[in-house]
Amino acid sequence: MQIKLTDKDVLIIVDVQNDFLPGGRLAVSGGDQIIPALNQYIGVFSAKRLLICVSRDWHPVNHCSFIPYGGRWPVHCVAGSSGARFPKNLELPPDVHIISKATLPDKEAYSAFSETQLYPLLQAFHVERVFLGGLATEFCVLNTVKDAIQNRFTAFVLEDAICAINQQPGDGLQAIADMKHHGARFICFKEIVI
Ligand code: VGL
Ligand code: ZN
Repeated sequence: MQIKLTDKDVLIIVDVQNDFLPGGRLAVSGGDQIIPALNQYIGVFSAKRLLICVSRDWHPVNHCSFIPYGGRWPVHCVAGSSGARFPKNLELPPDVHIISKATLPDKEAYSAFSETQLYPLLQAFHVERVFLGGLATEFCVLNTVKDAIQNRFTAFVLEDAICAINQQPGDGLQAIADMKHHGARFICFKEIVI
């Protein structure tokens, strides 16, 4: 399949933050290996002056998803911390739109659409198709893709730019099947034509 980009397309990079990369507090094994592919997508979307959004997990220190507060995760992506920053080798353009999520202590939010400005932003730019990559496949990517489809966007998942935690073997593959079942299409960088 060849996919020609148009001005109704957006690139959404989900939660590529230091804490989710090797050495981080909730490291996704191999998570750093998607960065070169993401930089390629950023390159073509930038060259065509298309919208680029990046979401970030942006938790308060007492977030309910943290183990000390009864949640399932180690403390990670605390707002303003170095772990919450984007890695230096992710080549975000200066005009990238940053979407902070899961910012309230008592609410978990895996989807970048959850109580953020993402949907109105995409509406304002007349977006019809979303191209999504990032971390982690079976949590924030999965939930963002499902919400995108529910919000009537056509969703393309960047197969070469996602990575799973796989706490249980097969979690990532199951999430991919789930996204396909919901109508997401999976593409690789070589299928993009400018
Ligand atoms: C995520 C676990 C906890 C994610 C966020 O971005 O996929 N996973 N918080
Ligand atoms: Zn989180």
